[in-house]
Amino acid sequence: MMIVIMMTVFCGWGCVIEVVYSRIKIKSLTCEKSVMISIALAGKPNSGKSTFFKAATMADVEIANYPFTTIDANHGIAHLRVECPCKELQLEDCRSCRDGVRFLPLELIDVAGLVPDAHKGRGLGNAFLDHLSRADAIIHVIDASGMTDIEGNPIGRGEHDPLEDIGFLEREIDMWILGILQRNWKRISKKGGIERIPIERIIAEQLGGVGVDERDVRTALSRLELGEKPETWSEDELLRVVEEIRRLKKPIIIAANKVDIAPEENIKKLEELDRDVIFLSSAAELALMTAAKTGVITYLPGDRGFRVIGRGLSEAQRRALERLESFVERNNGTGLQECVNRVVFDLLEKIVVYPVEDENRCSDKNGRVLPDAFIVDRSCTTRELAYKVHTEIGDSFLFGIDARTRMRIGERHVLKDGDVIKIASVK
Ligand SMILES: Nc1nc2c(ncn2[C@@H]2O[C@H](COP(=O)(O)OP(=O)(O)OP(=O)(O)O)[C@@H](O)[C@H]2O)c(=O)[nH]1
Ligand SMILES: [Mg+2]
Repeated sequence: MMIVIMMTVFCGWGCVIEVVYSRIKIKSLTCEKSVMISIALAGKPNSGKSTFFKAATMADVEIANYPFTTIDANHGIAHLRVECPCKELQLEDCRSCRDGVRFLPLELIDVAGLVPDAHKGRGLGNAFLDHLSRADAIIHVIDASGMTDIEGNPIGRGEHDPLEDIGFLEREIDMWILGILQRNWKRISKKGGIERIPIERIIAEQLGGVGVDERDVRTALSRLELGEKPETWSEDELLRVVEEIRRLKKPIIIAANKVDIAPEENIKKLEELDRDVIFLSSAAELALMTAAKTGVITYLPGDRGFRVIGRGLSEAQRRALERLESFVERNNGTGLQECVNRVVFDLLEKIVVYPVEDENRCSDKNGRVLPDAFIVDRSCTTRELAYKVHTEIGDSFLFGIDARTRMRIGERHVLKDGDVIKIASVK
């Protein structure tokens, strides 16, 4: 991966950013009717979480080069970027996308910075981790430049090893979940034993607020060998239960931010990690989004380049745009949209499918081409899609039709990414 090492880049990009921000610019061009996926940004202070959030949502939030700028979590709408099937299917008049690119809404949460031992009350503590309860996945934003210490204090470039920032977040999340599980644990588990309540139910009830159900607990427990009597489980054993649940319910991707100023050796170290790491520059994405918003360039999130359309730019603005262009070219984009897409497709294993009422025109009954896009699990069947469209359609399901092949598909047929499906049901 090519990295540009330019200390001045960010200052330069600042010229492009001088505008007043307003809320959510990218209009949601399609509706996603199932429950919206929720993604949280977490990590140590000053790593660039709010910059990521601002670039992805264009919401007006505070960004500053010191720890704990964010105290109350920010909630906003980011988007998944997908290719609309209209181009491939040569459908004219698709109004659900922009030039074949479609953006589907996702919830994004920007959580306050976390430091090691937050569960013991360090930094802001970890009470605010409650904001992670509804998150389906976590983007762990780390500072690849090494210009902030473990607590987010500014230091010289490359003075901090970003690998040190990685492990602690998982531990803090585990300790947070463990704290919830342990509340009245002895009493509850003992009573459960006497009343013969399955342990899965007891744990799921304790952790209901974290979004855990009995099936999740069963899966987690099946991966462990624990004693028969839960009331005798040690803290260590409970922690192992929690770790499994966290892996299942709060999958984490690492976003190595600030690559625009990261030393090559940091990038190398992170590339060699046996983990999914996405390299990005939230500041570059924010600068591009801002320039696009003010009509200086044409750019959509996830584009690998941009076109300058603004007139009368100052010398400083032109230079800033040139530096951005060179960065985006070498880095193959800013990396931010790729990060969001990887969370949805790789971490959460989702696909996007397009239900239609008319399989010939790939439209609804009013002729609207590809009116809806649903983000569903990779295992989603035709019947399950029917239920997502409407309970009544699920109940009265007859068969599906794959609009590409015009073949009938049965209720148990597993859908694939990009499928355009008509559901036939009893009228
Ligand atoms: N060069 C560069 N600077 C960045 C990037 N992302 C963020 N920054 C800078 O890093 C500093 C911290 O950014 P914030 O977004 O406020 O960080 P945060 O993680 O939200 O911080 P807390 O709210 O304190 O936890 C600011 O000075 C940003 O301008 C990036 O990709 N590149
Ligand atoms: Mg912040």
